[in-house]
Amino acid sequence: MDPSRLPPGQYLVKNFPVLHLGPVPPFDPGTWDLRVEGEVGNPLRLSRAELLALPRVARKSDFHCVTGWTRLDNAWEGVFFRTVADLARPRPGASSVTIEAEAGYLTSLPLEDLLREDVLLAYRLDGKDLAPEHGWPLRLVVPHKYSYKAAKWVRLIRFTQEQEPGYWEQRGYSSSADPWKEERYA
Ligand SMILES: Nc1nc2c(c(=O)[nH]1)N[C@H]1C(S)=C(S)[C@@H](COP(=O)(O)O)O[C@H]1N2
Ligand SMILES: [Mo]
Repeated sequence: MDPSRLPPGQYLVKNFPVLHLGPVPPFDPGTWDLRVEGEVGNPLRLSRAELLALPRVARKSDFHCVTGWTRLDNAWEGVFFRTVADLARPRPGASSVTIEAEAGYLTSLPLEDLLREDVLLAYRLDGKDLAPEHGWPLRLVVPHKYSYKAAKWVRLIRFTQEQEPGYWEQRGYSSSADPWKEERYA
C-alpha cells in the first residue's frame, strides 16, 4: 500500500464497516423515487427505471470515515451527480446542495464539489448491487470528503442558495470535511 494514499490520522481497513444511525430503511421498488428540487429550472422525480436509464459510469475511489478508518479502491458504479444536476438545470444562484436520505439523515455540499468526475450517485459496489446496509438502492459517493457526506439511501437532492448544515454538521463536525486537511470538527 502506498502510504501517501492514507490521509493524516487515518488507518487502513480491509473489510467495509457499516456505520449509520437507526435501522436500515426498507426499500419498495414500486414507490421509490429520487426527487430533485429547490433552485432548479426543471424539478425532477425519477423512478428507479429512469435513474437506471441514465448513463452508467464506474469510478474507483477511497473512502475515509471521520472516526478514522479508510477503505481503498472501492469500485463504485452509478451515475455522475453532474448528470442528474444537468437534467434539473440549477439556477445561477444555486451554489449549494442539500442531500436528504431516508429517515431524516442529511448532509450538504457546495455544488462545485459535487460536479467532480468522481462524485457518483451509486447503486453498485465491487461488481455487485449495493448491499442494503451500504445504501441500497442509491447512495452518494464523495471521495474527497469524509464519508458522513456519503449519504446512504438518498431520496431528495435540493439545490439552495445558502449551504444548510447537515446532521453531523449541526453536531460539531466540519462542514468542509476535507480529510487531507484533517477537517474533522467545526
Ligand atoms: N443515511 C445515512 N447515510 C450515512 C450515514 C447515516 O447515518 N445515515 N452515516 C455516514 C457515515 S458517518 C459514514 S462513515 C458512511 C458509512 O458508510 P458505510 O456504512 O457504507 O461504510 O455512511 C454515511 N452515510
Ligand atoms: Mo463516518
